[in-house]
Amino acid sequence: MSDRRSFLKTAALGTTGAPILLSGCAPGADPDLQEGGGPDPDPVRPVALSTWAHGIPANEAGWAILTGGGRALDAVEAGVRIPEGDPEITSVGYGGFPDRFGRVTLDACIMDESGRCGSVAFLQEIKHPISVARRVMEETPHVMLVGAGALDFALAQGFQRENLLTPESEAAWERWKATNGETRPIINMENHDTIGMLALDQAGNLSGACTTSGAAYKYHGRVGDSPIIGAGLYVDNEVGGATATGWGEAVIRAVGCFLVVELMRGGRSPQEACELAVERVIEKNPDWREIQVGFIALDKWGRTGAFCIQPGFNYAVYTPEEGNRLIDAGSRV
Ligand code: SD4
Repeated sequence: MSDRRSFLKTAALGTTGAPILLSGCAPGADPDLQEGGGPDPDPVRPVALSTWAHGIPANEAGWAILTGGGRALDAVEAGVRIPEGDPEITSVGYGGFPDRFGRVTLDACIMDESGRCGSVAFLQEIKHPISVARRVMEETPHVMLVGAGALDFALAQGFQRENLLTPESEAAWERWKATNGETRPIINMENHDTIGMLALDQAGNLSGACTTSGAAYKYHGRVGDSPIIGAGLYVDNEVGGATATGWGEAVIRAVGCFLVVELMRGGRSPQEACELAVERVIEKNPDWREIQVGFIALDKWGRTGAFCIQPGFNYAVYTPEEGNRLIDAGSRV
């Protein structure tokens, strides 16, 4: 609590150089409504925010934990496990589209309110990489395990080895080989993709999780932004969190989610921060008209934002006032 208060009493410098007075504003409450201070609401108003339509069931699972007084960390892990385990979602976990050799390789990371983080990349045959990432965070001195080492660790932790390639995903891969084998990997622009989830709990703490099977038909061994702390996910409990979806290479070049959080630290709203980060991605990626990148952000006060390059990205927001809603993100194009 003392850390939180010390931040709230800080006059931050905005990107214009103007001081932005954040004093007296309680986490989970709208800072505009809390100008001048007042007692912290107790408990804080929880919020869950997730990428794409599969964010709706993810938020649902996380909400049960948040409204029961649970940790944001538990909420985001439980939330993203839903699409990870759903064989009909072909961009995450079980049923995810494979790489060009027909292997399903998974990337995931998680970050808690104290800045601890865990990550796995190029992990095969484990249905819930997010839970392995959490074990990396909690049970090892490391942040990131990859490939065979990550699999060994998961098995030692009691995770089961499973075939993640469903007949449907295998058939789609066979069709891709027959028709488009030489084209670049596919990022879905229209409907669903990586699940990234952010949550604010009743204690005023933030956490985030991000998990994916990555770009369909990618090179074997390719790792995207999703397990890279700062690229696919970043959380700073004093400021806010962000997570990304889309063409991971473009997000990595801009260190996208760290950028969103730093823009919020400088006084930008979550919406402004997502829009500016998309501009940065565009600056750093000359092929930006051919790719999709989207960000979602949640700040310490429960304010949300989202923005993307191409139309078609949506996200799910769960608040006590408005329930669980799917919203079309604004886009640059
Ligand atoms: C990636 N950003 O691997 C992730 C996943 C994604 O289609 O959004 N994939 O680049």
